[in-house]
Amino acid sequence: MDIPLPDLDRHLVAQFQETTRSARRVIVGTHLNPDGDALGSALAVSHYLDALEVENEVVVHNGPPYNLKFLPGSDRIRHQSQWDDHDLAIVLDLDSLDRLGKVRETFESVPRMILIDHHIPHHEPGDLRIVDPTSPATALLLAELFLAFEHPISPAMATCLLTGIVTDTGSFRFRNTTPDSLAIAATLLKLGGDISLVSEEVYQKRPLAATRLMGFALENLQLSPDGRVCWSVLRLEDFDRLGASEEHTEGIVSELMAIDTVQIAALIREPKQDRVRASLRSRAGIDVASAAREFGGGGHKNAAGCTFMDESIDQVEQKLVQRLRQCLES
Ligand SMILES: [Mn+2]
Repeated sequence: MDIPLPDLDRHLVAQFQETTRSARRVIVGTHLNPDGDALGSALAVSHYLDALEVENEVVVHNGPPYNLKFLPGSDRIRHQSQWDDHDLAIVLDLDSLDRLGKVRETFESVPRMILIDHHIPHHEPGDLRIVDPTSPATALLLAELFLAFEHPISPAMATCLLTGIVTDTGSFRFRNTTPDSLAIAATLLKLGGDISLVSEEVYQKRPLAATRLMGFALENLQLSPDGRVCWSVLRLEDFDRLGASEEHTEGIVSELMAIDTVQIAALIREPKQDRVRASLRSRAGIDVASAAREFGGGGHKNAAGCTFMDESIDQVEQKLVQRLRQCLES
């Protein structure tokens, strides 16, 4: 089969191969509130370890959200480890161990750690780091890694990896879509990845509460006087009234961003008492990751997020919108 040649560092590839092959018991993890890239990557690694007959478990703070339950192997995701003698941890799609949430300590107690990620390096955890912030998805890096040492990619793995690539490139619509992402996706399709299943489950199906929440958020959106910053606020009582939860906010911020005058969009929400989260988006040339980092969050230049503890949603709204307007000036 004609496959694109990945240009990963050969030394790293060999080390990854060696470290995983000689592992006895592995814990695989990713960030809290996991998205398609996070879970697709974690499950692909779990399928890979299965093929090597290496004992492994996938341990994640929470999830999977409703639209990722279709992922092959999603039923194996645990919120707590069943073992305490792992010899290897593999963490995916995260730039700081804080992002592991409540399972962080379990991962930190493991003697060796491999990190595979595409975020802008932050705390740089891990003994073996395969990090490329120019890659559109962790799943793409992972697919390139498997292809580089010709590990057979099963249809289940291919579907997991495709999910990561499809979701992090917004179905190949975002600016981060590279020739490689399309070429590797094509390879994954040839290997049995089911892209129509991914599209249908991720984008074309949602609970009624999610649609109602989106309706409310769009109806109540706010715009800066110049029309360039758009935001919407979802309060605890809105979630309660509509029977919705955090996972139902998926896709709302992109709709805010789609308004033609808008350069920066934010969805500010309070899914739980004393916790306010914000998702930020921006058009090319405008960096919102720096603003997110200032508030203890992170992400990519045009898609980032942050969480505020013990601050009122009104305070957060005020200071965040003010900071976002500054992003337009830089
Ligand atoms: Mn990602």
